[in-house]
Amino acid sequence: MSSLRHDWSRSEVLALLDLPFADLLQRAHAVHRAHHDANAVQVSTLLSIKTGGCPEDCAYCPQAARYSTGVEAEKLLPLETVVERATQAKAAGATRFCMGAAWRSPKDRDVPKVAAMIRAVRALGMETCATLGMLTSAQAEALRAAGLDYYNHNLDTAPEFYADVIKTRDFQDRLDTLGHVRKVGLKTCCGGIVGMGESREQRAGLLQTLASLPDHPQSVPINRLVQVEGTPLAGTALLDPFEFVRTIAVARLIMPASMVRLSAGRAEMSDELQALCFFAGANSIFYGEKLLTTGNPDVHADQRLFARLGIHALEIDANVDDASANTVHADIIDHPAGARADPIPA
Ligand code: SAM
Ligand code: DTB
Ligand code: SF4
Repeated sequence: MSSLRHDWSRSEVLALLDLPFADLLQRAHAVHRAHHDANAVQVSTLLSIKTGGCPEDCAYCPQAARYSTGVEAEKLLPLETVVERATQAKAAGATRFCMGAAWRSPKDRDVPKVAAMIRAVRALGMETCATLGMLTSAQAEALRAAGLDYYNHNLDTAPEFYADVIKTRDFQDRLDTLGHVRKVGLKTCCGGIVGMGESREQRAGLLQTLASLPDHPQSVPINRLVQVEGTPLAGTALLDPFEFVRTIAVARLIMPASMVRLSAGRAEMSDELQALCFFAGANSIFYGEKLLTTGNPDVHADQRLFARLGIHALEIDANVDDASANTVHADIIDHPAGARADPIPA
């Protein structure tokens, strides 16, 4: 859509992050309302289909084999287990099911197995997302042909901070995979992690890079570092919660049509902080007791929070094709504010 900008400069993005808090929130919320139903939140459930033992050295990650975090390496889950977990997630109210694997990149022999999972989850009537590491074009195409809707591949941090956090691949590798994924027509879920000791300017760098991609990612997960004992980033100074809200607000301002996900880190956030994030423009969450290996708020807590805030869950709508449509077509089930507690979208 022509009104979406892809030419934000670093200094413009930094100037937004620097705004007085009330001015920033007011602007972000106005943009949020112009593009989305401000009381609707999309819910995705995550499942780790292949846990631990990863050869990469991402300094934040409990699944890297080289760090002693207590996460044991497991084999790829059987198809039946994945279907069972997706069925439960759907019954609890999730509309998207995201399958994550602790791989640098999938082996070709893994792809048909993951494709079978994607077909089965799709057959349940859920949107599908996968995050499997770096992909070739052929692998991306095989996943798309199986019915994959989204591929998650995060840029994670600013280009100039990347090597401080990850040394086993580089920033360009991430951009290359995102290119392969876009080329075959998959929607992208791409964001990053804040609270890793980066500067505000580096947060601006991450956001600016995301908004400069050829298409704004349809989903933009903003993760707050979950500090896991044994990883190099455990013990990092905690990010000011208002700085986290600012990051969400600027993501909303510069990628107005995208779904901005309040992602990892919610288990350590107060309800009030999450409410501020929703006001600032977050309109998607991970829902279910676990992320991949770490905790997430329990579903009843999220149901209560939604009810207290008058938030309803966004239903899948076949007409919602991508964020570039720049319009909300989604069928929002209308519930009186505060009336619902169970299950989330019902
Ligand atoms: N191995 C694949 C990859 O790295 O792309 C997919 C799985 S990986 C766990 C997916 C994403 O989880 C990472 O890109 C990172 O953004 C996020 N993540 C991992 N550990 C995290 C942590 N401790 N806190 C916040 N986000 C984390
Ligand atoms: C994303 O941006 N965050 C999710 C999902 N995409 C795959 C993963 C968060 C992982 C948090 C650490 C863990 O549970 O292992
Ligand atoms: Fe492996 Fe992904 Fe964790 Fe990095 S973030 S160590 S690639 S599972």
